[in-house]
Formats: sequence, structure tokens, C-alpha cells
Amino acid sequence: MKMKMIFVTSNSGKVEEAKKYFFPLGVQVVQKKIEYPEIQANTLEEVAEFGINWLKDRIESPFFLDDSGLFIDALKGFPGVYSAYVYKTLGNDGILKLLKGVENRKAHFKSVVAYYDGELHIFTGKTRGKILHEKRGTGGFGFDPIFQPKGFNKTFAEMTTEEKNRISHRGKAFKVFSEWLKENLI
Ligand code: ITT
Repeated sequence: MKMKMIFVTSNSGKVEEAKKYFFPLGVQVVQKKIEYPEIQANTLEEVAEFGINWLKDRIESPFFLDDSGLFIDALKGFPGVYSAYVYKTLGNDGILKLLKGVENRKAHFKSVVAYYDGELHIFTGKTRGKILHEKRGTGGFGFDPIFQPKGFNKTFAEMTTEEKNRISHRGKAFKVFSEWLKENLI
């Protein structure tokens, strides 16, 4: 398969993951940085769908975007849909502070990848794990240094992009996405 897909995102960490994932499948991923409105909504799916509808008349298809978030059990799912804002304001240190003395460290990441080719297609992935008591590792981006996926002794920030892609929320969403692409397009 030989095709090109536009990934609308300002986050170069996401692009790195997508390139590493799709390149071996013969799909070229090209980043396009266009700020699109991220509405306040209850689910990542709604945020992603609004973004697609806003972008579809402004850029050429096919393109995709990713809306993701970190959901912490002890904080009733916070920061969830507010993850980007919370990362910018509180950061990893702020999250660690919020969880000081909190025993239940369970959390999960969720990723919603929305693809538009004249129609909207949504692919999701989820990875469970826990929030550590301190930051570890320098790879990845965002909340990676404080998140340790279940069954591993390393944080996402201590993994290579390939390792993270194999088990991450976004890697899982990309997998479903690529299987769909294989069946439907290429
Ligand atoms: P976009 O331009 O693609 O929207 P963004 O970084 O603002 O880039 P989101 O709106 O999806 O991304 O916000 C998700 C937030 O959660 C953001 O702060 C990310 O850093 C963080 N996040 C998402 N996926 C992550 C991952 O795999 N590892 C660590 N943090 C992640």
C-alpha cells in the first residue's frame, strides 16, 4: 500500500508515534499544524468529531486527528477531556501534588483517532496503568514520565517509541485504524 495521510496536530510527539507506526505499512504521515477548536464536552469522541467537522471544509481529505486524555481513578477521571489544559497549567508536578498521600494510583490513557475521507471514522484505544510517585524517563511527551502501564516496570517515557506504540492507547487505536485501512482502501 502506498498512500499519504495528513495528521492534524500541534503535538510532534504524536506525529513521531504515527510515523513510526505507519511507515512500515507503507503509509506516509504528514503533519499539518492547524489550530482547530477543542470544545468543552464530556467525551473525547465529541471533541474529535467537532474538530473533524470544523476542519473538513478547510483542508483536503483524507486527514485524521487524535484527541486523547489521561483519566485518574482517584480524581474521578480528571483530567480526562481537560488533559491538554491541565498539562499546560499544572504539568506532571501538579498531578503528582494532587495525588500526594493518595493510595489508589490507578489511571488509564484513552485515545480517539478520527479519520475523515468524506465520512467520519472513529478508532479508539485504551491503556491501563498507574501514576508513579515521581517522574521517570525522558522519552515521549506529556504525562509519559509519570505513567507506568500495567505489567511493565518502565514508564512510557522510559520506552522507545516502538515499545510505547505496541502497548499504548494511541498505538492500539492506530492498529484498529490500519486494519480498517487495509480492508477498505489499500
Ligand atoms: P493536538 O494538537 O493533537 O490536540 P495536544 O497535545 O493538545 O495536541 P490533546 O488535545 O489530545 O493533545 O491533549 C491531550 C493531552 O494529554 C496533552 O497534554 C498530551 O500531552 C497528553 N497526552 C496525550 N497522549 C499522551 C501520551 O501518549 N503520553 C503522555 N501524555 C499524553
